[in-house]
Amino acid sequence: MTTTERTARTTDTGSVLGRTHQVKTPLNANCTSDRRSFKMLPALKFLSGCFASAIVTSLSAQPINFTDSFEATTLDPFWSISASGGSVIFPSTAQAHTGSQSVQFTSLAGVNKNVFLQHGLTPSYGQVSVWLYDTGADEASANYMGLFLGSMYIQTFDYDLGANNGGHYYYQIGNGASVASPIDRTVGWHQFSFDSTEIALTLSIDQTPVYSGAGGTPITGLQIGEYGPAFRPAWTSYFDDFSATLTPVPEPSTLALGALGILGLRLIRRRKA
Ligand SMILES: [Ca+2]
Repeated sequence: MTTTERTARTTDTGSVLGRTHQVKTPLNANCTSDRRSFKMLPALKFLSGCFASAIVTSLSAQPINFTDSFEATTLDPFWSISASGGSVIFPSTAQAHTGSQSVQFTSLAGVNKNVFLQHGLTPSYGQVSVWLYDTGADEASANYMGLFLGSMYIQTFDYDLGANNGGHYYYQIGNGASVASPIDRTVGWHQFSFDSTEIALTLSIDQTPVYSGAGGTPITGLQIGEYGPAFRPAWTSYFDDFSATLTPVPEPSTLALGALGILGLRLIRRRKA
């Protein structure tokens, strides 16, 4: 990927994927009626109750369990469209992995192209997968197509000039290098999958693991689509059967508050004993 191409992509999408929807924890919920607590160790007991409530609320704040077979008449509101130099067409019946519909991405010639569906989220662990109909295999000039999770991705290059030259599917984790997977590109449906936890990370293509390593790389955004620089041609790709099962990573500040709450409860019990 050239610098120009990276810029074309990050200009339009970096800010979106960098965005997080922070839900303020209702620290005051259930914390206003316990007047008795002020008789003994007032502040400590009051706060410990609030913090215990806060950590439970935060840990279960925004789990995502979402699938989309793109069979509806309108696009699911889970998605937002981010498109310049092209458009998202839905529904599309030109290709389908299951059912009779998919979502289609079509870019224009002569302009930078960034055509995506996306969903912002707080850093999370879990599983994400999607099927791509790779229209660019064995083509000398096309567009990038892929599944982008903010902190990592699996994608095609915008050309396929054979093995070790855009002919395989590529992935990147964190700020690491773009790595060629052993999976050869072919025209047709291919599944890109991520399984990211605190302790392990696995990337798979067509159910074949292409990377297994240490965890600790939260998913920070959900994005599918195609992009490319102005000199690449107008292009069309299709995605189907998206799935995401995610749990937000507890924020360090929340963990600290929770620890304070537990400490407070222990102090209260010790004093009561
Ligand atoms: Ca479908």
